[in-house]
Formats: sequence, C-alpha cells, structure tokens
Amino acid sequence: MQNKKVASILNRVADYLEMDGVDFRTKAYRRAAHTIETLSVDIAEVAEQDRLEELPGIGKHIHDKIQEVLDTGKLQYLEDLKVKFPLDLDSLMSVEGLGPKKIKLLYHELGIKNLDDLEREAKRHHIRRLKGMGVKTEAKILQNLEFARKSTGRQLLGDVIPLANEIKKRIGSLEVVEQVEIAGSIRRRKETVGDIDVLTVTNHPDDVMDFFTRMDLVDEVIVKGHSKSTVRLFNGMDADIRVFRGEDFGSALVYFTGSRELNIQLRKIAISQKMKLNEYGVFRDDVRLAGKTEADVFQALGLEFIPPELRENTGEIEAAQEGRLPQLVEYGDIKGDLHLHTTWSDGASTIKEMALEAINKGYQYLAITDHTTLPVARGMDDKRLKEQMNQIDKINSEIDEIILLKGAEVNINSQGELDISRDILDDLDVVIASVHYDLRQEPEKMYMRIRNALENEYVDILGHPTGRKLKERAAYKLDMVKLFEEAALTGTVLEVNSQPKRLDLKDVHVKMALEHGCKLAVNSDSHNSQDLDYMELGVATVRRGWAQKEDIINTLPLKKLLKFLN
Ligand code: DGT
Ligand code: CA
Ligand code: CA
Ligand code: ZN
Repeated sequence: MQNKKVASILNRVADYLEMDGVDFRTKAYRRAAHTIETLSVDIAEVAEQDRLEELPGIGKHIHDKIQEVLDTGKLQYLEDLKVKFPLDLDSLMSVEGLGPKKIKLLYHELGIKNLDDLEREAKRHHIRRLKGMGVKTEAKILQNLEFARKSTGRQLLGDVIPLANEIKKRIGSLEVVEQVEIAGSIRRRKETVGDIDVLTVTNHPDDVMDFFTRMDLVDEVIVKGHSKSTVRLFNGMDADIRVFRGEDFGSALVYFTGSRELNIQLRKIAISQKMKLNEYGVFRDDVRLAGKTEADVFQALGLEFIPPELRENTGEIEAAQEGRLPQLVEYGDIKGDLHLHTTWSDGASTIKEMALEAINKGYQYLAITDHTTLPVARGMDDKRLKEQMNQIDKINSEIDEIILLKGAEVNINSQGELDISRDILDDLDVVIASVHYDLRQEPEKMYMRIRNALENEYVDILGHPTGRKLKERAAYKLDMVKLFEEAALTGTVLEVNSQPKRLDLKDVHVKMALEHGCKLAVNSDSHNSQDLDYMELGVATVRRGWAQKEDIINTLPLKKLLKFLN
C-alpha cells in the first residue's frame, strides 16, 4: 500500500513540474511513479534492502525522494511546489481536458485557482481568448466542469477496495481486535465512495485508536477519540473507525452499512411494530431482541436477510417483507470472461499470459476480443484478425485447462456499420460491437447507429453500452428504454463492463434491462492479466441491479454458452 502512496506523491510532483515547464524531470518522475505503481513487491522492503536504484527509472535523485516519503510520510519538495502554485490542483485536474499545462495558463493569465474561478471565467468568455483555447474548448470546459463538480470528493470503488482491504487486514491482525468489517458504501459496492467506514469489536479501544491514527497510510488525524476516530489518508480520502461491543456488532453493521434511506425505512418498520432500532440493537420495552448479527436484526424486524448490495431502499425492503428477494448471482458463478485485449491490440499481456491467469481464476473459457481497426488501440484489420484466429487455434492445442474463444471488439461506425467483413465475423465465436468515437451524436442518430449494430446477425454483445466514464465523461445521449426493447427483441446481449471507470451498464440500468428481458454478460475488458480481477466489480454491479445467475450468460458452462451464442 505504501507503493500507491509513493507513486501518487511522485505523480503529483510530476504534475507540478509539468506546470513549471520542466520537461526532463517530469518524465523522470512519471516513469518512477509508473515503476512503483506496477511493482509486485513492497517498496519499503526494496528500500530496506537498499535496492531502490535497481528499479527501472529510479536514480539517485528520486531514490532520495522515495526514502524521504518512506521515512517521514511526506515530501518537502512537493510541499514547496504547492506553495509556488497555490491552487486546487486536484479538482482542476478532475476536469476532463485540463492538464497541468492548461491549468498553468489559466492560473497565470486569469488567476484561476479552483473550480469556482474556472466557472466564472468560462461564463465571462475569458477563456476562449487564451492561446490554444477557443470557443469550443471553453464550452467543453463548462460542460466537463459540471461533471467534475458532481464527482469531486468521491473516488472509484475499484480504487478504494484494495485500500479498505489493506486497512481491514491491518486492524484485523491486532491481537486485541475481535472483529473488523468495512461498512458504508464500500460494503454496498456503490460505484463511487465518499469515505471508508471501519467497524471493530475490541476490549482495548485506545490501543486500536493509537494504531489506526498512526498507520503509515494516514496523512492527518482529524479526530481521535475512545470510540470513534477519523483520519485523512494519503489519497485524500477520509477513514472512520468505530468501536462496538460484540453483542451490538450486527446492529452496528446494519446501521453503518446503510444506506441512509434504508436505515430510515427500517426504523419506521421497527416503530410500526412498537420496537426501537438503533446501532446498538433492536429493543421492545427496553428488552433487547437482537443485535449480535445482522441476520438476527433483520429477522427481529420480520425481514429476509437483505444482501448489502441491495440496501438502497429501491424496493428491496418490500421484497424482503414478502419473502421475494432475488437469488442474486454469486461472485463464484462466473465461468469465463468474454471481453479482453492482448498484445494483438492495446493490451499489455500476451494471449498465453491471459490464458494462464484465467486458469488460475478457475475459468472454463476466455474470449480473446482485441480491438479492430481503431488506430489509437493498434486495432486489427481482416488479415491480422485471421492471423490471430490461427494463433488461438494453436494455443488451444497446447493448453488443456481452458478453452480460448475467438472474438473481436469491433467498432460501430457513425452509421452503425462494422469495420470487419462478414465472412470473418461469421468465423468468430464472440463478436462484441462497441461505440468508440463520434460520441456526441444526437440521441436519435445514436439510437439508429446502435440499432443497426443490434440488428446485425453477427453481433453477440453490445460493449459498454452507454460509453460513460466515471469522473470523466457522461454517457452519450441515448434513449435507454428503446435500447433495452431493441436488445431484447434482437436477442443481443448487453455488456456490464467491469472496468472501475466504466461499470457500464450501471446498476439501475441493469435492473431496467432485466425488466425488459435482456441478457447480460459481465466482462473485465482487461488490458493486462491483472485486470481480470475487475470482474468482481462487474458482478457487484449486476448484483446491485438484482441480477440472478440465469440473467448472466457467462455463468453458463462452455457448451451451453456456445449454443446460446449460435
Ligand atoms: P459515502 O461515504 O458517501 O460513499 O456513503 P455511505 O453510505 O458510506 O455514507 P456515510 O459514510 O456518511 O455513512 C455510513 C452509513 O452510516 C450510511 O450509509 C448510513 C449510516 N448513517 C450515517 N449518518 C446517518 C444519518 O444521519 N442517518 C441515518 N439514518 N443513517 C446514517
Ligand atoms: Ca462511507
Ligand atoms: Ca463515514
Ligand atoms: Zn471498448
């Protein structure tokens, strides 16, 4: 976890240096940050063995900086740079299209330090006059700014889970700690997260508070108490810890898992049955009815157990009262991944490396679906795709533990045509069709474009159906009801893309799609073998959309899957 912290500090230095126009140093810091981000061992251990300079891109200068961060938790050089540029770089950088160079220009020419300044100057049309900006850029900045505002402060679930798990592991390893759980939006697997909520049971709260507030992940202690503390972590996110007695832990978990809206409804249910519900238990006339486990609490309220992913007060409480909660698809139900990229297009791992990792995960099958023609993704044309298909045959004959399916992620052009010829598509097992460019078409045009692809007999799956990227850009304008009707009609599977930024379809769309009778595929869209783990985020998303096993085609065993695709 220190690796992430060190990398984020080096990257931030690079941002400031880029603003300062120091090209050479910037690259050195970025390179070092990248090395550390992708390092599979603990950077603190490497430093201890005095082997930092053996890592690619780490020379004497950066070595010293890393050592300073490891020793003191801070970097004076970065603090000095912050003084030199007194602006809110985090929020400005979160506006799509703004990088260090443009931010510097805006700061120097217009004194823009934060999002409010940016909005004001854009609305006064001052930005369009700057060198390299123009009317279009100004309009885009305004549009993207609104989007950035909504997402500041929240971070991607996929980025936060590893950090939360690390904290859970550390607290859990303390001898004085009897139980520890991560609650809040992380436990509900919400796509973005505001803070990390840790709950524990211990007889030695002060020891736990000492440990928690002194972790090397902590930048600043905000409150330290006997039963609750709050810290700010290195990535800018807050983490709370709360201490409970073992017999209260279930009710504490219900309360702090939330959501707020669910809590309010549960309390109403308790009151309607002359009971009282709070984080310490369920009571009637001061007699304690439940509190030790969540299951007890739900039962005392007359409810089926509600899985955390459903706790948003969108109908799950009524379903739990009537005993008709869905049998959610399980994380272990996934039998294979149907969307990933390899070194044949913009992926970093070979087909074989992907296959080996998938075998590790216990998958039965894996579809190789590299990009076609897209220049930015080094996409394949007909001829290269043919070559790859031969290569896949070859690898299949060498490996027994998994079946590789031949696929492609083809592009839907502005008119809804595909970029690979029909006879080749005919030979593929899995065809994913995706929109990758011309995202700003009028809704009606976008719908016609996608409908064309759905009606194409060779298309099995519509990839990342709305194109949204969390904290980056909104979905393209598209009538989702019409999309779901058409997908159901043509039998085209809709993807739930598990990339942390995408989660597309999102939870509420999953639910709508299922109500329209659509089938879904949960895919990792991996660009290296580690990305296969993202599948978990996609499964969380479909669970939040009430999906059952039979709704997800890649829970099917191979034979049934192939039959379905044919
Ligand atoms: P976040 O952190 O914004 O991603 O979302 P949550 O849901 O984790 O919210 P957070 O951290 O403010 O609080 C954790 C849970 O504690 C929340 O889901 C429900 C419960 N909770 C906190 N404050 C209140 C409150 O004022 N009323 C009720 N009913 N529940 C609350
Ligand atoms: Ca929270
Ligand atoms: Ca909280
Ligand atoms: Zn794609």
